[in-house]
Amino acid sequence: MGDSDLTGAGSSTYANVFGFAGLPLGRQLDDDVDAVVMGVPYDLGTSARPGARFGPGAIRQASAQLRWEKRRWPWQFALDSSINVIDYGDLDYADGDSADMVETTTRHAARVLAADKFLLCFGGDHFVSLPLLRATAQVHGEVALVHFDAHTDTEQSDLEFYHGSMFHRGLQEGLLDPTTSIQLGIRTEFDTGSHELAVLDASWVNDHSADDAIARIHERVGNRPVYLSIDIDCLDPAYAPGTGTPVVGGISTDKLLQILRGMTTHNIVAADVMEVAPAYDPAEITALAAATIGLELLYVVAARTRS
Ligand SMILES: [Mn+2]
Repeated sequence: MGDSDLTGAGSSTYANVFGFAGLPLGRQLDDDVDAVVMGVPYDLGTSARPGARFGPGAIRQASAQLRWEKRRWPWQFALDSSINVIDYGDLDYADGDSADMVETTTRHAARVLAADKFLLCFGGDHFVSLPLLRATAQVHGEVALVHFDAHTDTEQSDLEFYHGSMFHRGLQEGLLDPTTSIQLGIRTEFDTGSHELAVLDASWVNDHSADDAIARIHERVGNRPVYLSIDIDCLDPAYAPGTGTPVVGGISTDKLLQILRGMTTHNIVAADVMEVAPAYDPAEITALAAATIGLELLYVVAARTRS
């Protein structure tokens, strides 16, 4: 590493400052940029344990563990040989001002998507998905939602900034196509009459193979543009204790990664990984899971670009 390089352009897992997985930091949406990673450090929509505002920072720190592998196992190509990715940094909003977060997130996400870049966002609590979906619908129209979570987040609530109702609101606002959307890993109560989204609950996902789940997603989504939303609490607390509303009986990190690796033929236009709350995360278990999921999502998008 050169004496003047402060971004740790080598593969150090601890020296200097660096973007997600060592990606360059910046907000220039040049033509050769294919994908953008962004953090939204917001947790005022949380119902239980707060702290997801520190998620993006913890995920970046944990992602240092993933820098040394030039070609992430089991992929057969190096990410940087296929796509160029930048880390946009975290969005900044006025303290305590949820409306400002919504406006800021919608504006920056729409800027990235309108420039025809894939957007990967790290939360923050799951409410942040609503402004992200608004931006996605502005650019791509109604999308299919593929959603991994312990909760459906379709509560019919009037709360304006709440992490348990944003997909209900997304349906109300016409951002999602319910007939092509699917939720996986669900293991809390929900009103089956409140929405038309398909649900594969956690027991189903645990009792079936990843290939079975992939087949169901293919059937449901078809060719529609996909918004992929991953609440880290889709994982069992054994794999992701550091989150606001953990629920036992979840899926494993391995199962989730296997399912995601089967999505290389889908037109995933944007994705998020939400609800990492580092204060409850011993040994960076959850942050490392989120970082790995995020990195593999970039491979999924790269694999589609290559084919
Ligand atoms: Mn959840």
